[in-house]
Amino acid sequence: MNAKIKFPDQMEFSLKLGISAFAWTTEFTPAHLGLLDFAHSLGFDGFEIPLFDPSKLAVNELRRGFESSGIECTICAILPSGVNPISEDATTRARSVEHLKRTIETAAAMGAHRIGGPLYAPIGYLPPHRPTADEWKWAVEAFHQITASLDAHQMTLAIEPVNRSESFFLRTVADSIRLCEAIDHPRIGILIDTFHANIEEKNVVAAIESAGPWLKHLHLSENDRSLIGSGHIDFVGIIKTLRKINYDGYLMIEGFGYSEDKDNLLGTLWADPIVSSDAIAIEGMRFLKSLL
Ligand code: LER
Ligand code: MN
Repeated sequence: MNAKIKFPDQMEFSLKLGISAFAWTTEFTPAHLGLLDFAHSLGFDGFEIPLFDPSKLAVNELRRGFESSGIECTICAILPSGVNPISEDATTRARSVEHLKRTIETAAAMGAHRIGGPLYAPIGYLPPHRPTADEWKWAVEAFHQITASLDAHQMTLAIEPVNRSESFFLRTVADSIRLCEAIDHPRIGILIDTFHANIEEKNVVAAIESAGPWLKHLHLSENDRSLIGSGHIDFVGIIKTLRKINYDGYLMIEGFGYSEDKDNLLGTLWADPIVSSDAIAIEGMRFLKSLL
């Protein structure tokens, strides 16, 4: 729907609206391709799919599905176990850089131009120390080593800080800005997820404003990961702030709906049983339209 929003005193600014596959599944396969037409018919411009192990994605079939639906593919990349750019082990770090390059190539083969996710370490990697100077240096080195690949594939990479139960390494927007400044590459910026920011930031709206031009992608997620607009995240304030910083990327709904589908592990575990997967998209779009 590519929402064009006119503010009385300002020029138009445009945002793209997207929905993440996480509402339905953590493992997007050709069996889920029907969701693309469903999302498109609701007015979404983009559909985000999870990417863990590039060799397990049915790239050709999925790409054809995206092409025929007309909806844009974006990628949420999460590092599988055994991959860790900030590992103490140099062999693991080297393998992790190769993994990141394969992730970029696979995203490009899907026709995507945006990858977001906590690509500095696997979710749940929680060693009993604060981030060290070595880990910081290894993260910067890993991202430096993939910039040529990002350029070659015209890919934007948005690094996602996540809350303390998922990572010890990058939790806040302020630290993410520091990391992006150290990497210093125009294709690398920040993905802010309002669910994580609500846990780690003193003020979510101020944190978004502080990201300014580093902000490359946004996960709109309610404080309990369910229907956006049903909890206490200040989405009105967020939209106003996005306008202020001239953000022109995606408003990507990342919610987890309940289903009995065995591939929807997180939805089954976390979601409120009365919130269906489809409702995350249908009610999410209704809420976005009311906001915009
Ligand atoms: C995980 O908590 C998350 O927010 C996803 O975007 C994947 O990192
Ligand atoms: Mn997220």
